[in-house]
Parts: sequence; C-alpha cells; structure tokens
Amino acid sequence: MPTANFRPLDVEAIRKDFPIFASTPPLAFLDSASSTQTPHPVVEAMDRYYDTYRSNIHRGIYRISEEATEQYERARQKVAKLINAQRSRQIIFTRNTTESINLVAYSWGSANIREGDEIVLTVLEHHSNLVPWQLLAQRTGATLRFLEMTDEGLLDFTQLRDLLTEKTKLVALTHVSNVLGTITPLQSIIETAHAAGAKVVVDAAQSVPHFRVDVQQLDCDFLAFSGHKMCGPTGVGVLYGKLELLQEMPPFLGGGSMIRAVERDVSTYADLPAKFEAGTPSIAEAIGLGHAVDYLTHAGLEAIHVHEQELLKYAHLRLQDIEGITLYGPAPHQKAGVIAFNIAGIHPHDIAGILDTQGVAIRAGHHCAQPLMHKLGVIATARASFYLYNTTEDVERLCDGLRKAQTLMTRTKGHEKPRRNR
Ligand code: 7TS
Repeated sequence: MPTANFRPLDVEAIRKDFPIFASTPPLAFLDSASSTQTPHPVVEAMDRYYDTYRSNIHRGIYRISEEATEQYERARQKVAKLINAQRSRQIIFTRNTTESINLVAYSWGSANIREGDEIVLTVLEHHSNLVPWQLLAQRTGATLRFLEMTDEGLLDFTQLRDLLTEKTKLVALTHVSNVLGTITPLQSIIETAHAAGAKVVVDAAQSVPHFRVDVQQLDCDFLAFSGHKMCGPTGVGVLYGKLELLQEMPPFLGGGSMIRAVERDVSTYADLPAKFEAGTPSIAEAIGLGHAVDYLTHAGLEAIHVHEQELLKYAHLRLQDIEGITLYGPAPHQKAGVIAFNIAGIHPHDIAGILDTQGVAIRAGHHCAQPLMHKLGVIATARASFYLYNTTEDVERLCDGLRKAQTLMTRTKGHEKPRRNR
C-alpha cells in the first residue's frame, strides 16, 4: 500500500537523465543486478570534482582540499541518512560489497570466531557472502552451516531454530537473491539470530538500491552494499556496522589515514570511520555515490519499488507464454525485480548472445551463486533484472528476442558443434 505522499516514477523523464538511452533503437538494458547505468547528475558531480577541486582529503590546509573533504564527508552523511544509520561514522567507504564483507570476516571474524564455532549462511548467497566465510572457517576451524530453500525458492525459515545453537556466532545472509529475486524475511531472522546470541551480517547489494532499508528497524549488526548497483560509479561500496562493534574491531588494512600515532614497532589507530579507510580512498566515486543517493531519493525508493513490481508482474505474464521456458524463484509479490529463466534446448549464453544482436542486454551464467545453481539442478540460467529506467517495451523486446532465439536455434539444430560451458 503506497504511503500518502507517494509520487509514481516519471520514467520518460528519468530516461532522459541517462545518455546511454539516447541511441536509436535504445538499448534494452536488463542487467542492472550486475551494474546499473549512471545518470548525468552523478557523472557531472564527479567531473566537477576533477575539474574544479581535485585534491586529496583529510590533509590539505588549502581551499580545494577542504572542499574535497567536505564533499566526501557529505556523501557519507547522505548514505547514513539513506539507510537511517544513527551516526555517519558508522558508514565505512570500501570498494564494493565484496570488500565490505571481507572487512567483517577478517576484522570482526578474526577477533571473535574460534574453533568449533558455527557460521550460518543460506543457499541463496552470492560468492561474495560465502567465500570470505569459507576463508574465515579455514583460518579458525569454525564450521559453516546452511539454511536451505523451499521448492518455491523461499528460505525454509522453519529450519532456522534447529540450525541456531549456542555454537552459532554469526548469521550472514542476503536481503535479496541476485538470481531468484527472493526477498528474505530479514526482520524475523535477525530477531531469531539475536535471541540465539549470534550477530547478523546482511548482504544488501540487491536491496538498498531498490527499496527502503532501515538499519535501525532491522537491527542488523553489519550491512554491505555497492555504489555501482545504485546509479553510482564503480569503485565505491559501503559497510554499515553497529557503533560498539566497529569500535571494538581491529583494523582491516594498515597504512596512511587510519592511524593516530606511529612508532617504529607499534601504532595507535584513528577513530571511526578513518580506522577502516586506510590509504587514499575513492574520492570522486564517494562524491558520485552521494549524488546517486540524491538521485534515488528524489525519484523515491518507494516509487522505484512499485515500478519494479509492476514490470516484474508484467514480465512474468509475458514470459510464461514462451514455449519451453522455465522461470525460477518465487511468485512476483515475494521477490524483487529479477527473473532467472531457461529455455529448453538453448544454452543461456546463446540466449544472451542472440538477444545482444537485438539490442537487449541480459546476463547469463552462474551469477556467482554456484551452490544455488547446484540446488536448482542447472549449471547456468539467463537472467533479466529491472531498475527505475526500464519500461514494458524493454520486456516486449526481451520476449521478441527470445522468440527469435528459438527460431534461430531450431534452424541451426543439427549443424552445431558441441559447446563448452563458460
Ligand atoms: N552480493 C550480491 C547479492 C550481489 O548480487 C553481488 C553482485 C555482490 C554481492 C557482489 O557485489 P560487488 O559489487 O562486490 O561485485 N552481483 C552481481 C550479479 O548478480 N551479476 O554481476 C554481479
């Protein structure tokens, strides 16, 4: 149910902010779950930094460096406000979701996880929220346990209480699956995990860009996401953490900017957030991310979510008409704007390749979620994903392209060489 001051998206106006859609015929970009397009105001903000006040931050006693510092810190405040963090020093700028999760695994993990402890993950996880925990488990002798999913692609919440024991120190899970679009019932999982004495890390790479996420309401301990999946530039990501946890954690990377005082043999460390931002950060990118937050906030995260839900329902209906198609994941109302599918007799890479010739960009492969692929019993799928700039016409072009792929592949059957899986 939309809130009182709800304003639907003006998709036509939004598309004008993205120069990439100016070509004819326009690109049907259906791969925003990988990385989104960038609106002009974000590029402009970064250009302004490079053209008028480019300098390093937190050190220069001259005007342009002070300006750069102010803009960088303003971006941190915007990100804090976006996810309703209490204080902006709870926002650590990293390179991406992957680095944010690795930071927690190395810093919090090394200080808190011991042999015999258990870390609970889910079968939906992107490799970014799996491999860092495997490495931690190998370093410490901890064990990984997994929450499975139902045949509908929903997490099997009934198993959770059995999985959580006094040995469980951490639950790390995605908010939205990048393959199935499944929205996980975070609030109840976090409450249950906390009741069992475990901390919770949320991989919000596919949620923060698409709907309102409130870290205080969720009460998660850590939350990670990437700028490039939310209309921001590549090279900047975010780690949010509870203040007392971040304060207790040892540094992740050592070097300049993260110290208070350095002796030959020992150092003391800077306060948050500098303690976790060693070296010169991605200054232009953080400033760009701040402007991406402005852009999304101005469009309205609620409106973005409603728009994606409409596209998702429309796409489900239209795709179901395609012969031999298998759609993976739960019903549209239980998921975000991602649709994974396969078409009988056509490799997903061939589907993506043929769609590309029609100006339609989708992703094909294992989507960095191989355990989930194994669970689904496939090696790969095709995947279309939506964002604020997509239209029903993009969905039509996807469906037309898929029918073309079927015709082409039926014609070439019998002439093809066996292909390797990429
Ligand atoms: N977690 C989830 C849920 C993701 O979808 C991704 C990237 C990551 C973590 C890693 O993000 P990064 O910015 O650190 O790379 N997902 C995808 C995808 O679905 N296709 O390409 C990248």
